[in-house]
Amino acid sequence: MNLYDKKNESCALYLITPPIIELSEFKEELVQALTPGLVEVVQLRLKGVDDQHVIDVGKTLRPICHHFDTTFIVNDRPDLAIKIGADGVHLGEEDSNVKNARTILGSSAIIGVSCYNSKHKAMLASEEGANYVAFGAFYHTKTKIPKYRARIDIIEDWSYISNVACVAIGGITANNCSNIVNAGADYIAVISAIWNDKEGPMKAVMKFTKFLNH
Ligand code: TZP
Ligand code: MG
Repeated sequence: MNLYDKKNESCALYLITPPIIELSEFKEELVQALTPGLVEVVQLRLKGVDDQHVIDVGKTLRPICHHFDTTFIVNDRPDLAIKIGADGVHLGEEDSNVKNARTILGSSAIIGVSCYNSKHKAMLASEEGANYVAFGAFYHTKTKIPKYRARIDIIEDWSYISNVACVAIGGITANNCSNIVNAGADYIAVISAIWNDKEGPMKAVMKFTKFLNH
């Protein structure tokens, strides 16, 4: 994750894992998704499972991501991120704060913060030392019932006022991503567009190719 080289007019994929992971099959699916080289970040997002499952999955996926030079981030839990040896953590408003996560994970960790539809939250997160902020949900999504909806102009505004990288999330597909990319998003976060594509994760990722450089 090249967080200090944003504003380089390019956008990368930020791939979030599917809600349920059957490791024996998923390892190969992840390899397929990473092979085209368009995914710069993978976030492990598992809800409602025990910690040991997250740790086991995380320890299996981390080396696969690193083999492809992809940053590996754990959702919600800095305490699990450190056990897994992940590169960082993604925090929502119900999770730990940046300061606490930084204490656990250290100065070189990547800490991202969900800011929903709020530039104010993003400013605060940046001041606290977040490495990226995430805005959304931009479109209808079946993956999560989002509490907030964001408008694309928040990305334009953020790109104008801040050098901190921004991630856009929520219902993003290859068919609707171009406005978001053109608005200046540094990363587009995707779940169902990749894992629910009947043509498989490699083709699903490749459908984004022509939109990622602007
Ligand atoms: N946060 C806001 S929307 C969302 C999350 C985790 C789900 C995004 O999933 P999809 O399938 O890419 O819409
Ligand atoms: Mg969370």
